[in-house]
Amino acid sequence: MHRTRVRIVADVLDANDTIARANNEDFEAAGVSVVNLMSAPGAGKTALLERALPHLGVRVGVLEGDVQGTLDAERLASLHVPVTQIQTDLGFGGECHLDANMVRAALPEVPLDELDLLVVENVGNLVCPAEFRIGEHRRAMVCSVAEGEDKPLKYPLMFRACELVLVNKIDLLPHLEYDLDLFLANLRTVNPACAHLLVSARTGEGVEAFRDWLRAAASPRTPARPPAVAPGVPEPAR
Ligand SMILES: Nc1nc2c(ncn2[C@@H]2O[C@H](COP(=O)(O)OP(=O)(O)OP(=O)(O)O)[C@@H](O)[C@H]2O)c(=O)[nH]1
Ligand SMILES: [Mg+2]
Repeated sequence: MHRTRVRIVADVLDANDTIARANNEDFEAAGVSVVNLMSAPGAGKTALLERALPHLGVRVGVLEGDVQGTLDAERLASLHVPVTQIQTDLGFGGECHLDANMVRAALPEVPLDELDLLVVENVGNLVCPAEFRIGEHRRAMVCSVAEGEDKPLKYPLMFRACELVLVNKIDLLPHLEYDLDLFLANLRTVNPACAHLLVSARTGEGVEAFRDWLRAAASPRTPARPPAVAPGVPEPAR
C-alpha cells in the first residue's frame, strides 16, 4: 500500500518535470529568465515585488499564483508591469502550489516577447511549491522574521530548494524576540550554500540588493548557480 503511493507520487513528479522542461524550452527560446518566488502565506512576496520592480531597469512581468482572487495581481498591475493570474481554484482543484501544467496553461497569456525576466509569485505555502518545478531558472523564497527562527529545520525541503532566502520584515526586529543569528545557523544547517538578504518591504532596506539579484537573474550572460536540491526534488529544467 505504502509502496504504491510512493510510486504514484514519483510518476506525478516525473510527468511534471517533463512539462517543466517544455516550459523551460519556451522561456529559453524567448530569451526570458524565470524566477520562482515562494514563501508561507503573508511573508511579503507581493510587498517585496511592489518595492523592487519599479526602477529595476529590465523588462519584467509577473505570473501570479493564488488559490482564489486577483488581489495581488491588481496590486502588481498598478506598477504597469504585465501580470498574468493563475487561480488554482479554477480547473486545478484549488491546489496549494503551482505546477508545470498550470504554468503551461497560462503561457499563451504571458507576453514573453516583451520580457527579459518573469517572476512567478507562487501560492503561499511552505511545503508543496518546493516539490514542483515549473520550468524556472532560479528559485528564491521569502521568510519573514515574524515566522520564527526554526522554519529551516521544520520545512527543510523549501529551504534546500532555493538559492536565495529574503529575510523580510526586519523593521519588526525591535519588537520581536527573534534570534537572527539562530535563524541563519538553522539555514546553514539545511542549505549551507544558500545566500540570504536582510530586507524590509516596509522601509525599503535591502531592496536594492534584491534588485541587483533580480538584474543578475535577468542577464543571460550571468550563469545561474544551480540551486541546492533535496533528494527527491526534480532537477532544474536546464
Ligand atoms: N512590517 C512589515 N510588514 C510587511 C513587510 N512586508 C510585508 N508586510 C505586510 O505583511 C502582509 C503580507 O504581505 P504580502 O506581500 O501580501 O505577503 P505575500 O507573501 O504576498 O502573501 P500571499 O500572497 O497571501 O502568500 C501585508 O500586510 C504587508 O503589508 C515588511 O517588510 N514589514
Ligand atoms: Mg502575495
